[in-house]
This record gives sequence, C-alpha cells and structure tokens, in this order.
Amino acid sequence: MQTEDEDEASCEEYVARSDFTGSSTDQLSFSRGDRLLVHAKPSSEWWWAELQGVIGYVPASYMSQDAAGEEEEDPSIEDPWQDEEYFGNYGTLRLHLEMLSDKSRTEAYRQVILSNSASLSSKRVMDLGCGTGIISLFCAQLARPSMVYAVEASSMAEYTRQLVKQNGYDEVVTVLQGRAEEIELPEQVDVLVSEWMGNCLLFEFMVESVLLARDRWLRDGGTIWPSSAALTFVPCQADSYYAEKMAFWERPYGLDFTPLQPLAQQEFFTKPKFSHIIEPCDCLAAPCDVISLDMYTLQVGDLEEMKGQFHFCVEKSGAFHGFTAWFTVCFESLEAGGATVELNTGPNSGPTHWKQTLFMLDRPVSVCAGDSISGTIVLQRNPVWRRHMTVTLHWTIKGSTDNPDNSQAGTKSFPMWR
Ligand code: GJV
Repeated sequence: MQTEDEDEASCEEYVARSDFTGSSTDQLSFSRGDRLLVHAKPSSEWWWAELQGVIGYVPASYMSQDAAGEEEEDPSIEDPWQDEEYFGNYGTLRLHLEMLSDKSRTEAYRQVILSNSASLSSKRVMDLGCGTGIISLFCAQLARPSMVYAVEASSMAEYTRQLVKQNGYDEVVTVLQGRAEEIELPEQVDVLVSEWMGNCLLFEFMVESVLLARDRWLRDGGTIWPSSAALTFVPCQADSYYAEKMAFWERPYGLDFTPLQPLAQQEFFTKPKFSHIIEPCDCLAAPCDVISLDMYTLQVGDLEEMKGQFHFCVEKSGAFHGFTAWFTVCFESLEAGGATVELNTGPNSGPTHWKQTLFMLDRPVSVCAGDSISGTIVLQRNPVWRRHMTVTLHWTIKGSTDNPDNSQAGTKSFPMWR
C-alpha cells in the first residue's frame, strides 16, 4: 500500500516548454513556464499532472525537467529534427522503391515536366530532396533546362550522381549532397520543385525546408512546384477496422473480453491510423478542404498552428466512426493559361503510397442522412520534435428536423507521433 507521503515523493516537478490548450475536460491547459507536478506517466505521450490543484492529462513532450523551461537545452533532446534517423532511412532503398513504384505520384511529376517542357527551356531548376533523382532526370530527359540542382541530404546522393552519369545527363544535372538549408548554389533558380508531402500533408515538416529554400534560392517571380496544397476531410464509417480492433473483444470464443476495450481504445484509437484505405462508399458526406496552403505566401511560422473548419451534411446513414484525411497538391503552369496538374491522394483518385489517414472517435455515433457534422481542426506542431504534430478535432453533430434528438459534441487530440 502507498501512503500519502510516498505518493507525494513519487511526483516530479516539470516546467511547461510552451503554451497548451487542453481539448477535453480531462486535459489541462497551461502556459509556458508553468510548474506542473507529474503524478504518473501512463503512456509516453500523455502524463497525469497537477497544476494549481487541478489534475488532468498533459502532453509529455511539452514538459521539461529544466527549471528554466525552454531556455536551457534538455540533454535528452539531442536533435529535435531527428536527422540521423530521418536521413538514415532515406539512405536505404526501401522508401525510394515505395515512392518510385507509386505511379500516381511519379507520373504526376513527370506530367508537370512534360506539359511544361517548352517553357522549361534554359531555366534553372532546384529539385529539393531529389532522392534517386527521378524528377531531375525527367527534367533532363523531357525538357532543356540550363541546369538542374539536385539536392539530397542522405547518402543516396552518391548513387544519384552515378544514375545521372549513367543516363548521360551529367552536363545538365548537378547533384549536391547536403541539407537544403546548408548547401550553396552558384545562382538563384527559376523553378523550385520538391516532393515534400507527408502523411496528413504536413507530417515530417519537410515543407519547412522548401519554404527556406524558396526564400533563399528562388528568384523573384520564380515558380514553385507544387504551387498549392490542400488537406481534405470527410466523416466516415470504418466498420472493418472497428470490428477488428474493438468489437472483437465482445465475444471471442464465447467469452466476454469487454474489460479490455478501454485498453484497446487507448492502444488502437489514440493515434491516427496511417495507411488507411477509405472506399468512396465509406464516406458519409461530401469531403471538404479544411486547410489550404499557398506555397508562395506560406511562412515557416504559420506551420506552428494551422486551423481549419468543416461543415458536413450527412448524405448516408450509418455508423460515424471517425474522420479520414488526405491531401491534394496543384502544379501551376509556367505558361499563362496553361493547364494545372493535380495530384490527389483521395479515395476517388488512383491509389498512392500515402493512402489516407484515419482518426477514430472513441465511440461510434449513428448518424442519419440530413444530420450535420461541423467543427474545427487544429494542427499543432510539436514545440520540441519538429517533425511531429498533434491534430485536435472538435465536432458537433446536429440531428436534422426528422431526427432532432441526435445532437452531441466531442473533442479528441491525436499525437502524430509526439
Ligand atoms: N535537404 C535535403 N534533402 C532532404 C531534405 C533537406 N532538408 N529533407 C528531405 N530530404 N515526401 N515526405 C530528402 C530525403 O533524404 C529524401 O530522399 C527525400 O528528400 C524525401 C522525399 C519524400 N518524402 C516526403
């Protein structure tokens, strides 16, 4: 048994690194510099803590053991960008094979180059995060740019150089190994092209590297590909995922395993599910864009917190299990009035390696055609781990006049991954 004293002694004091607004009644809100007493660490993401006598969950990554909070570097955070692991992964073939095998993705970039081949003539191009160099090679193969700077931080760059030479394009394509933030080019470029999109569009935050390169290396009036991006949301049913992870415990082998359901919810529904494939018939309403980015005006600071709104009119009655997200990017033409190329990763377009991202509610809600689901989404970048973010959803369901009793609201925060 634990006495009060021992309990007190097992608490640790932490200082908040940054402001946080709790998204549900069991989460605390706090300001940077607040001192919190952490009582328990039930998971690596969410801790149980106390502030001014109030107890609730707090995101672990906002807590610093340093009295000075953000001022002093926490030695456990050696690299908030986790570059060693990140570029280490891109130094192997697995991810490049996955990206190159993704026809929708790779063909979209090929199409952009092909449909702009005349205008690309004599242009200087930077391909940021070129990987095996496919986009740079398309430029050399399909157009006549004066120079393509292919920038790649991982060790794949050494092979990319060989691929360029092997294909006879070493006069046109220059491979530069290094982080785009650190490399030096001899000149500014006319076109900045990159395939930076992660799960739920922003995850990995490679987009920050693109914005910094834009400000430094793109000439005034130059073109960025993709030129704009949007994150799309839809309320959905996810029957088989729900059955597999939650309903399973109801009666396995004729036994009642429902006491495990709270654990299942914590384990399977706390984080979003990447690599979900949503069928068009799982969508309960028409999808809506919640966040739109203009790559010319977007600023690095804007990435800290992005907010969006949604309003859906339910078109299909069924179990509302959660929301599914995907993104679309557009490549404007170099010619006035030229056709825009689009890469859409949603359920009504060709499959891509991104698939879709599923955000499960804790409990399904049955909804009827005519009900409305509206609310907000906030993407909050992790203040420490720069490639991570938390997605917070607030939603309100309003029954239609035929179904006025079906009104309720909910809120949930999903760490991705910290
Ligand atoms: N500088 C240079 N190469 C980079 C950078 C950077 N700042 N960031 C990522 N890469 N769409 N989510 C490289 C990385 O090593 C990999 O080869 C490629 O860009 C990622 C492209 C796909 N990732 C994505």
